[in-house]
Amino acid sequence: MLLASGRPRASYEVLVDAQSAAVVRVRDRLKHDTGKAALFMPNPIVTHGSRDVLVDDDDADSTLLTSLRTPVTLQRLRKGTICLQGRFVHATLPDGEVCAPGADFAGVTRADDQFEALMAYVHVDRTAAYLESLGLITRMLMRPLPVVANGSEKDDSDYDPAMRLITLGSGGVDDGEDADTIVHEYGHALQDAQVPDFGESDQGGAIGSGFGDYLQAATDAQRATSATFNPCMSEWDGMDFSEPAPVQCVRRTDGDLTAADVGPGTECDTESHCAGEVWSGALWRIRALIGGTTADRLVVQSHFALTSTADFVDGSIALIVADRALYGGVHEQVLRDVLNERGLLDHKWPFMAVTGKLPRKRTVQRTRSFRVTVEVSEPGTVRVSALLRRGSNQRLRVAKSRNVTFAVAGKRRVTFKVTRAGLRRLKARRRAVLRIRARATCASGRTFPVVEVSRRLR
Ligand SMILES: [Ca+2]
Ligand SMILES: [Ca+2]
Ligand SMILES: [Ca+2]
Ligand SMILES: [Ca+2]
Ligand SMILES: [Zn+2]
Repeated sequence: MLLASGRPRASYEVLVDAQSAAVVRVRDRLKHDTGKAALFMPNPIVTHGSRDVLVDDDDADSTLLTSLRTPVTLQRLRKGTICLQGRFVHATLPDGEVCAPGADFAGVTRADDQFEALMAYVHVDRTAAYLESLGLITRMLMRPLPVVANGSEKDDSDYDPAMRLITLGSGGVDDGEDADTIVHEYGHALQDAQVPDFGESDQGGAIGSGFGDYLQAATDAQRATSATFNPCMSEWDGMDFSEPAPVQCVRRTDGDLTAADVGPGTECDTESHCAGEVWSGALWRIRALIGGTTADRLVVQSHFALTSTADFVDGSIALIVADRALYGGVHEQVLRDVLNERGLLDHKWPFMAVTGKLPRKRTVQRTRSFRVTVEVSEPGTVRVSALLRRGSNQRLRVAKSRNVTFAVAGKRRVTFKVTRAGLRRLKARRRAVLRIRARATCASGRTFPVVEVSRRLR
């Protein structure tokens, strides 16, 4: 099946399983330009196989570091460009575009600031292309993500949800010399595109960071298997040259921390990256048990069911719900075992989920109705409303709210008919988020956390 798309500009070839209607593969057949570079894949320590004799030397070139680059093709560059502007990412330096005749950057080495911009381009692009091959990315990032390499002198990088921009620091080893650091930040960007304002709770912050750590490890694992380096994040960017230890990791994904080990009063206290090791540890274990691409798709898909205030229990439930939606629940026992073991899911916890595809921002003006699925683990009544959120406090209804009664636990479809006023509001969709929100009163008297599914429309 061939699908043309205006935004992002692409011509998709979608291979669909005729029996299950599952998407097997998505490829973009639109012609893009390519370029050349030689980069760290993912960083010089992994390619070298150890940290022996490697030094930062204040960003100087060395014969060894230059030889640890791998030739790569810059894919999906915008047609006709000689700069780092592509379908998924737009990489720059603080003083502007990074360009070369014929987009041939093969001679650029690590001492040149352009190197980090090239790294940002290639590693974001490859991760995005991988997620696209799983049928996921087209629902998330509709425009190239801006990344500023060496954008600060801090030994730290960040994703700014207000600007939707990644900034890579140049302190210590340049952060942009390590794909693990770049892909971790890309994880924040993806999740922010899936769940607007994600991470309002401490545990939500930990899920966000844990996902970024998982994504960088999974990206490395798709390239090569290494029990030493894949679960070890940013061994090059995080290298402490005063320590003799063989390889140091900024964080690991193969630990067995539980929810009780993190949070206020523990060693991590409220630091989300530290607490994130609980989440990444669980995801990494799940990946080992159910398989790489199966888990990667499951994990990313699960975010669509989260709300901005989600905590560990919500995140765990979202994984189970995504498994039911994608794989008919075949991994549910594995998921429950791992999540229970780490204190992330109380198996007696009542749960409610809302899943469904909300209209895209391009089609929202023509939308007359849309559907979601509500699922609860106990009988009760669920009130479902469709709201448009603008700014921080404006909530406008776009369809009549519905009460759905569950006599037994299970799933129900809810169809919303957009009202006249709702359509007007959707048309004026600037800076708005469409949210379907469900609130339940269950027969046993216990309360469910409010759940939502949302899409940013601006
Ligand atoms: Ca450098
Ligand atoms: Ca530096
Ligand atoms: Ca650094
Ligand atoms: Ca690593
Ligand atoms: Zn982070």
